[in-house]
Amino acid sequence: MPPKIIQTRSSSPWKRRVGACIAKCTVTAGWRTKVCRNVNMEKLQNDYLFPEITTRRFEHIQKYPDAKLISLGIGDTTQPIPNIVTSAMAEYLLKVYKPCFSLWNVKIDSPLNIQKLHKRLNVVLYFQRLVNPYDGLQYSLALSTIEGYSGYGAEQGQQALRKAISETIYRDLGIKDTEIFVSDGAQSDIARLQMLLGSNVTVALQDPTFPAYIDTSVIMGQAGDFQEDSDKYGNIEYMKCSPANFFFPDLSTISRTDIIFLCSPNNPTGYAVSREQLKELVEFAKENGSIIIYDSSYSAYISDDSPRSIFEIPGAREVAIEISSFSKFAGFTGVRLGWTVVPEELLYSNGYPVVKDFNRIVCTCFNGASNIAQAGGLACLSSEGLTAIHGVVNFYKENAEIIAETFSSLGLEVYGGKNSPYTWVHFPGQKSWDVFNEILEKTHIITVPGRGFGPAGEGFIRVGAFGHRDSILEASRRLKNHLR
Ligand code: PGU
Repeated sequence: MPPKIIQTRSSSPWKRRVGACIAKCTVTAGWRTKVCRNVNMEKLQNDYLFPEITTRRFEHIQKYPDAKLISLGIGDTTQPIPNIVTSAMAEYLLKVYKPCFSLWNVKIDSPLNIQKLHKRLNVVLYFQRLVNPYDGLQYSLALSTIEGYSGYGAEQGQQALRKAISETIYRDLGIKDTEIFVSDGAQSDIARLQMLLGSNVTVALQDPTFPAYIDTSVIMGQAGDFQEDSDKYGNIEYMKCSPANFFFPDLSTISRTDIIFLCSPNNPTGYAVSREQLKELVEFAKENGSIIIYDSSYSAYISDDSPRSIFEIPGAREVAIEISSFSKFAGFTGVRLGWTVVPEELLYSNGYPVVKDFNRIVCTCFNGASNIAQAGGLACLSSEGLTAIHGVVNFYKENAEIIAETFSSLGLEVYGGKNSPYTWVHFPGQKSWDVFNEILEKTHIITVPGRGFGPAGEGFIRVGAFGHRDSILEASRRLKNHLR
């Protein structure tokens, strides 16, 4: 018999929704273990924002099965990955087949053809081994053959990819390949960094903020209890970012913390910090002996003079860690690849290098990114790859322009969207979940309510630009027709 779920009522409107899976107020009747629930998990107020949006999306589809839903919600890329990159990944897998394609005039367009190819190949390999047992080197990367199979790689990532990241993304910035840790994405690195920092650090973050920073802080035990009156967790410094301060915190009002999370171009406001602002932040961190965790996952969207990396700022090597991702830059949301830079000069108060501890965490808690994904990452950073990828990024930026123009034409104040795939739209005096619901009901378009990113997101919605062009144009038409 399925376990019986008992829902209890809660004061928050987000939690009150019937049918939503709210961990905190869900108790299941049945046999129980004697294990106590992690108190930090208990502190979390809501489900993670994005699955909550997905739940709403499914509910909407059930309610309006014939509606043509458009998603401008979660920042998930939709454009195909450029061929030069997918070929590199395919080549990694099929390196052994490649010479045979033309030789045998076989196309890999059906499982049957692949099977045929495999059989012929085994024959070739058999005879080749008879002739010269050591001449199989060219096939060494063939994962589908015993000869070519390879297992775990370096936990920190393939040397060639670390070198390519240091030479292309951090060209002239003096980042050594040994300071770069290739990962399965920025989100996992946020969690690994939190594990590195432990529960005793104090944390500051932007408000609004990408929710993974705050939720992982709560999960690690860095946050105090949730305060219903302020809508904030205790022990966390919320650095308000609004149009009034051009989305950069007023550092003169911010208390010292051990860690400062900063994301630029920002998710969700779409704002990229200026060089002056970033200099100010680095100085602030230096004065306070803090560590900045700088998320540059959207840096490829910068088209003005804003810094693409915190390491463009003198002195940042002593106070900053940078996390980044291939997700939004190369369409790798499903492939999974990212990296983190921990400079050698970054030291704990006892003089121990942070990079050594991060290496320890990576080796202990992660066994390296997929070698196929890394082959794709390497292709992204070739000159041909970079050209192709920038084409895709520019496509999303054109989408963002269409979205920004749409909301402006409705008389709304629009932010972001220039150096970012996200547009941050203000609906003064309204609750963002109400705006989210109204837009969904009237236009069948999914956005993200600003409140999900923190109290300062109230009254805003985030609109993503990762759709296909016809969806973006259709969304623009619907919004102009129904929100006037
Ligand atoms: N950092 C920032 C600032 C992000 O916005 C995202 C994804 C990530 C890291 C994660 O990057 P990966 O390399 O793909 O792990 N933001 C998306 C997806 C949200 C989510 O948490 O699922 C967004 O819509 O905000």
